[in-house]
Amino acid sequence: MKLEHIGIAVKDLEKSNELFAALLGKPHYKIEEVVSEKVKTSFFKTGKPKIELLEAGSEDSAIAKFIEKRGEGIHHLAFEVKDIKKEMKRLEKLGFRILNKEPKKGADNKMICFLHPKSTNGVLIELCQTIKE
Ligand code: CMX
Repeated sequence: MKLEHIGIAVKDLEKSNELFAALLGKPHYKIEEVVSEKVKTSFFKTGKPKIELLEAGSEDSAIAKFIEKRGEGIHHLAFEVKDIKKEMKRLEKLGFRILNKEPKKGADNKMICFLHPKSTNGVLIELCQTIKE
């Protein structure tokens, strides 16, 4: 597994885009809304891995809940895998809590799934596999 991106939960994507552009010395390269996940995201290239900013798309979104409970900050680590279904089966057998039965469509052309932070030392883990065109 390779670290693909670090997700950061933010309250205001527009303001955070400006802040991270100033920090990194370059603007985000894409903004994408993932309606099914109730999030609006933006991505920054930082070599490898990338930075993903995530703003809640609605009040009941996982990002809104996270910020309410814990404030803005690092939300998840995403690892790129070659075969997401195989990895999900492997990790489930090892006792990790996989949050979705099937991979789902995430931002930035990926199929994704999440592991519950309670089974991974308090860190939300995303597995992602690039969708081949
Ligand atoms: N990192 C670490 N801990 C987290 C967390 C996170 N990102 N999100 C929630 N938690 C913790 C909470 O603090 C809480 O801990 P305590 O019980 O000790 O207080 C516990 O997990 C349960 O949290 P909750 O607020 O009750 O939330 P839920 O159980 O309803 O949901 C989770 C938690 C992780 C299952 C849910 O947020 C989820 O499914 N996340 C994955 C989906 C997601 O984040 N989508 C957005 C990204 C989309 C993309 O990248 O494309």
